[in-house]
Amino acid sequence: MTDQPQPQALRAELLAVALEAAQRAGTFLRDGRPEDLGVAATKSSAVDVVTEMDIASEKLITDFLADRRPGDGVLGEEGASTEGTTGVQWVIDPIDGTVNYLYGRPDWSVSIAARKDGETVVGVVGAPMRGETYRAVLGEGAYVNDRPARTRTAPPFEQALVGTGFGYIAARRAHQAEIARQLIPRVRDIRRGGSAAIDLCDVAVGRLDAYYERGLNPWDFAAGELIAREAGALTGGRPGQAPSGELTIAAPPGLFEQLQGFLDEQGAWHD
Ligand code: LIP
Repeated sequence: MTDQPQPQALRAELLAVALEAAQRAGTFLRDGRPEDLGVAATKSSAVDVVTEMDIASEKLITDFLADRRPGDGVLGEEGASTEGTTGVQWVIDPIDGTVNYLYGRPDWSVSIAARKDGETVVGVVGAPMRGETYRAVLGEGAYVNDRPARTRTAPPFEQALVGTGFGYIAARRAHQAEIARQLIPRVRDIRRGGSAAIDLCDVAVGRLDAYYERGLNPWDFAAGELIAREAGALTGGRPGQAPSGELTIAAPPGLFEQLQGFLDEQGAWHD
């Protein structure tokens, strides 16, 4: 008789924990943002910033997880990194869209994913300024608050509204801008929201037809990619590749293949 919880029971527990953690962090970030919020540190460049709230949010989340799920591993954007012993790893972006949060712009999120034996099984993205929480359990669909989330039906390529983002290193941004320059006249328009997690959830709920970006970290896309996939999107990178820092793409079938082919041809997967 195994004392291991059945997969469905475990996933339900992981979802409940992720929802509570995201809700607590989101409320803290929304209600506790200092008027004089500044930059506490920088990372890959002078514009790759960390605020005191990024650090505090990650601590709030990791303390909560340690209490509710002792023994799980954790990987967080601001340095949390523990192996764990349960086969469950939490992948956390305590503020996705940090620059938006720093500037008091609304599109930032708390992104929390749970991986079991390396596979993402639960994803939660909290967007407090939108009053929305996006969630998915592997194989059980995606939701925004309590409503099912579904992608838009794929439009013709030239009518697609495509989200993307740009990195923090100037040379990479220059190449990314060139890819965008080639794309813009071929589609309806592009949008640059500033939070990959929200962009992926916007694909899931039909507020974007597609999204792509090069240079994401695992915590940027782990939860949002599952939510988009469970809402009916295809996700990937270069042809035959999974989403990764090399390239992450999400779009409904029909549009996904066209966008993937365009991006591969244009070299969107390299600097
Ligand atoms: C951000 C991503 C966004 C990307 C930004 C940045 P952060 O994550 O969500 O899509 O374009 O450059 O990487 O740094 O706010 O957690």
